[in-house]
Amino acid sequence: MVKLIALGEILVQFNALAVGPLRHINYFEKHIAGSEANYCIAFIKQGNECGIIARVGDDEFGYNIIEWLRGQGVDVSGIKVDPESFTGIYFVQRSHPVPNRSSMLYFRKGSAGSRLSPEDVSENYIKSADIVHSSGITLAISDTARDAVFRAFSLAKIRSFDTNIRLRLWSAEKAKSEIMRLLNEFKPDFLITDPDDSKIIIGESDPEKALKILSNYSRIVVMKLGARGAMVYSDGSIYFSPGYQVQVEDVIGAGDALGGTFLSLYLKGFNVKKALDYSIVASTLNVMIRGDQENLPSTKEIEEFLAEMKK
Ligand code: KDG
Repeated sequence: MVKLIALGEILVQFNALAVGPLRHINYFEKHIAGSEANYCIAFIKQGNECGIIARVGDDEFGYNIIEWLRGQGVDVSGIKVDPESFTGIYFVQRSHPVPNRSSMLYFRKGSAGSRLSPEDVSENYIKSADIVHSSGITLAISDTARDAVFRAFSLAKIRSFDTNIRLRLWSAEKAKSEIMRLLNEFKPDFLITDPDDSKIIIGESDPEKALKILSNYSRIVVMKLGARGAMVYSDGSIYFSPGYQVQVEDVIGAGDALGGTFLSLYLKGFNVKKALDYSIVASTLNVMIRGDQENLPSTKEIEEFLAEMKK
């Protein structure tokens, strides 16, 4: 088995039970989310191992996160309970004002998760991992969280990074300078991004052109294209895998489903094409429900889906 260690903020998500503006929503459903935690579960679902380095508050939501992730098979020994702050939360507004799109309303500034710092990154723990993963969200939430990612990456054997730019957390200029600093310093083995993010970091949103430019910074680059599917650059070639048309409930977390599944299957020995075809299925299933993690499929379930599509 391959072990991934992720660094990031784990959040409690309150997902609107109805579509429309949050001011008119009366009922919400609680889920555990946060990009790196989503990656972890997608990774585990393909038969590999994952641990997460994070902080949660000394509160009910913090304990909810630890218990849920432990139940999903995540190694939670790297999660610190921080008595000085609270667990971050966010609300999801769905299909308003754009149908089939979701937006997030965060309550996380100063949260325990954002107090992640280099001292939380144990050298021995990182060295126990085959691969270390983080995202632009973790670079954005605080300077100490960003420094924790740089420390972990400096100790890692293999690195994976998802640009995941959230403009509610930082400006495009800051995102560009911090992400490019990380790409220049580490040239991560895996880079996961999308056209909006590549426009910000390299000024190019055309997927093929962006992939070629980004291949100067990473060996394998995955370009998420939403409902259209995804592309992957590897060894000088680009492969495209189309998406499936399904009924969309909430698109948040679909990119993490794709990235986490791809990494796990590739590291298990799948070639990039097969890993991408399978990970599209994970993101497809992910958008059909509320919550980022509950519908993440195992390899066997992905194969059941693909077999049905071939009929
Ligand atoms: O990728 C999904 C994440 O955006 C969501 O779970 C919340 O981690 C989150 C964030 O910071 O936006």
